[in-house]
Order: sequence, then C-alpha cells, then structure tokens
Amino acid sequence: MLQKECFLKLLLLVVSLVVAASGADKFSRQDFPPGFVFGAGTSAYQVEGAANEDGRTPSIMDTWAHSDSVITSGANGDIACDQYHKYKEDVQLMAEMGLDAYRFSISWSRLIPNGRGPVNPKGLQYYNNLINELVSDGIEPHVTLHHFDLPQALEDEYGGWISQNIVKDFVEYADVCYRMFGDRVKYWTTFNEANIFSMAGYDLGFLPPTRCSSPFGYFNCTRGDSSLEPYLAAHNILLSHASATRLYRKKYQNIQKGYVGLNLLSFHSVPATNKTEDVIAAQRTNDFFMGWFVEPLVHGDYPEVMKKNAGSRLPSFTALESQRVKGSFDFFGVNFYIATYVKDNSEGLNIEPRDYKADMAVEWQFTQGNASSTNRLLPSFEIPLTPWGLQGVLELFKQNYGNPPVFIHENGQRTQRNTTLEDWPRIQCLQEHISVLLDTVRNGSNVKGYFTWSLLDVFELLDGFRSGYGLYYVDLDDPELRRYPKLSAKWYSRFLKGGGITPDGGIELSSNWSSLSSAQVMK
Ligand code: IFM
Repeated sequence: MLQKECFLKLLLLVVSLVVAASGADKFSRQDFPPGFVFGAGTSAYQVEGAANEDGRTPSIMDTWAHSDSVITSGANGDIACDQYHKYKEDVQLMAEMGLDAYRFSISWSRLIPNGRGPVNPKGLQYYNNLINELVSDGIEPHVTLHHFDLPQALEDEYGGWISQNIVKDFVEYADVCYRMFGDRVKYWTTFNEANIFSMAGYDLGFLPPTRCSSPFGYFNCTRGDSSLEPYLAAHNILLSHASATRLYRKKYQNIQKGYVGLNLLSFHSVPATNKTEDVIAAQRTNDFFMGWFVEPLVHGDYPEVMKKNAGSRLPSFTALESQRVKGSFDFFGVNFYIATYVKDNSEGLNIEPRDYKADMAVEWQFTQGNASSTNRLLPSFEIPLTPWGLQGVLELFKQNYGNPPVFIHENGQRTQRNTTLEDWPRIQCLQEHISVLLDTVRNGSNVKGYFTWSLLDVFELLDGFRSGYGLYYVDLDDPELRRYPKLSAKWYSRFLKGGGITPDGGIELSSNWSSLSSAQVMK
C-alpha cells in the first residue's frame, strides 16, 4: 500500500516536472482571461485609398505623402489597399481568421470635409457600412479618431494642433462620431501615438505636418519651431482629448456604455549601462515619452523633470484644465515594437536653444552596444525582438500609473514587402509577444487586449510600400489588389481558434524557426 502511494507520488512529481520543463512556452488563447480581445489594425489613410472620391478632402497625411518626402520615396496612400471599396472582402478575411476585433481609424476629412461644418453623407455611409459589416460578423470595432490625419483645411486655417482653436473643432468631430456610430462602437481612441505625432511632426519634422526648425529636425523643414511646438501641439492634444472624453461621459456614456482612451507609442527605455546617470536617463526618457501624456491624465500635470528641463516652453494647465484632464480616460492604448537603450546626455542641457529631444537629454539606441543604430528612425527591415520591453512598459503602467486598463493596440514585425508569404519573423514576433503578454496578465497587469499591426500590408509611414507588417500581402501590381494570406495569418488564425502552442508540431514555434515548415503551421 505504502509502496503504491510512493509510486503514485513519484509519478506525479515526474509528470509535473515534465510539464513544467516542456510547457514554458505553451499557451493557447484559453489561458487568457475571458473577454480578452485579440484583433488586428489599420488606419484610414494607410488602408482606405479613394483619397479623392466621394467628397473626401486632403488631410495633412495626403500633403506629406505627396510632398517630395524622402521617407515614403514617392509613394502615397491615394489607392493604398482600397479598403474603401473592398471593405466587405476585408471583413470576410477577418471573420475567417477569427478576429475578435478590428482597430481602424476614421478619416476626419472624409466625414467632415472642411474639418468643421456639414457632414459628408458618402463618408457617413462608408463608415456605417464598415461598422455594420463588422458587427454582423461578430467583430468588435475599435475606432481611432485621429491617426496623424488632421484635415488640411484646419492646418491651413489656423495651424492645426498648435492653435487652441483645434479643441472646439475636434470635440465637434468627436460628437458627430459618437452620435452617428456610438450605438455600435464601444471603444473610442481619441489619438493614435499622441507622443510620436507631437515629436515627429513638430520637433524632428519627418511626419505630418513636417514642422521643425534648424538645427533640429531630420530634414529641412520650411516652417516650425522645434523648441516650442512639440509641447504646444501635445498640450492642445491633451486638452482636446480631455474635452472629447468629457463630452462622451456627459452625453453618451450612460446610454452607449462605451469607453474612451488615448494611444501612445512606447519605446520602453532601459539604461544602456548600470551607471547611475544612465539609470536616471532611462527614467527620464520614459517620463518624456510616456509621462508627457500619462501623467496629466493620471495626476493632472506634466512630469517634474519635463517642467524643469523645458521650463517656460512647456505650457502649464490652469487649475480647471488640470482637473478636467485628470482622470479623462477609461483605458490607454499602447503601441509597442521595440525597446531602446539609453545613455545620459545631461551635458546637452547646457546648450541653447534646445528642442524637445535635447530636453530629454539622452542618447538612445535600438541595439545594446551598437553605436551605428544610434538615433536612427528604425533598424533596417526586421525589427530586433525585445518582448521583455512589452513587459517593462506594462509594469510601468502597473507601478507608476495605478495599473489602468491597457490595450496593446499595435505590435508586429516589419519585413521587406515582397511575395514571400512564409513570414517566419512575423510569426516569431507574434508568438514571443503574446507569450510575454500572458506572463504580464498572470503578474497582475490590467491588460485587456492585443492587436497586431497590421491586418494588410498597408501604405507604411516610414517607407511607403517598401516594407510591410501585414498578415496579408496585397498585390499592388494586380488591378484587383488581391490579398494573399501570409503564414502569419494562418498561425494567428489557428491561435485565435484555440490552437495551442505545442512543442510537437501544430503551431508550435521553437527557437529553430527556419526548420519549421508551413505544413507544420497548417496541420
Ligand atoms: O504604420 C505605423 C502606424 O501608423 C503607427 N504605428 C507604427 C506603424 C508602423 O510603422
């Protein structure tokens, strides 16, 4: 009897050791809490096309893409993936794949061509159609109101985000969206990457509206002020966000039962060395990058280090503004692609004039010890995977900002855009980040969902059509712009439909990526 008991105990021990040893990377979507959302995303200008159709007018994205921008190398989003005409087909792909949700943005200048005033019936019809199609297929729409695409009319009229006039116009636009679509849309994000938009659009000048001043900026801008405008634009974005959230809460939330949030990009920053000044520099970078928007929303004011380093160039909130900005969110959207290593550069604080980046007073790089990648926009093509950075940014939200609900709105892998459909680097990216996400959920992070960027190979911000992040390849040489699933679409679909990540084939993904065949993914 005793022998049998000992044997059973031993057997149990062996089984649990084997499970523990082999199961480190094992997971399926059932391991996530009920209601955890998995989706994919795009944005209006990058996917819709039909830029000049049915009453749409240009946005600052159109102007930027049509300028002789070095970045997009002559490409633009006039046609993009033509989702404007092919939305039914795309929703079908999403449904077949098993997506819970689709993250897309509304083109403000399609819905309200002059930025303010009359609503364009054709624009309204398009978004109603898209939303209805999604809802009828059981796909939850997650809608962004501004994805770098302010109507050009408002940029021309009063300078867009650098003028406080924008607050009223943005709130009226949001009001139209809530009123027209809020019976079906429950997740509203006011701004995509508010921090990158402010920095890249107004300090470094490589994204719309390409404003910067010499000697700052990656290109020669014809207008702007890199010392002042990034802070000004961010401030008006925060006031616009707070007012649009307030409006939703007062007028719609009780009836529509939805949520409003703000999206930021995180380059989760860690010290490049263990020197104290680099450790402080990493904290400072997170304050400048994330705290710039998160601190006002959580605590009602900018981080102390920003006030100190930017001085009077950083606008201040009145008591009433601070009160209204504080708490004006139901969730945060976080985009995460890569972590950065930073080194202190406080000496730069002695130099005048300074831009936003110099106020941050760091040098940053994507690969530890690789000086050649310092301060580049992005590594060439494939992004080195740093899934631990995703864990880091979620820990930051948990520890510093009260653990608010967070959606990972973007995460994905960039590959050269070509007909190679066996996109192993993308599968590896999905697997590693989703696995880390599960760990963070188990560690108590309040993360509610994960969207991969992007559903299709869209018009990309940093290089037009030379790279793609899509689960689907879009053949631009085909007048029909046919979509082709990459292996990652099949992998994601298997995962979404409950397929486990097992070590013996199926959608198992080991460290030896290249040895896995597509048959293993598909079986
Ligand atoms: O394509 C962009 C998207 O518009 C914003 N986040 C980063 C993506 C990849 O560069």
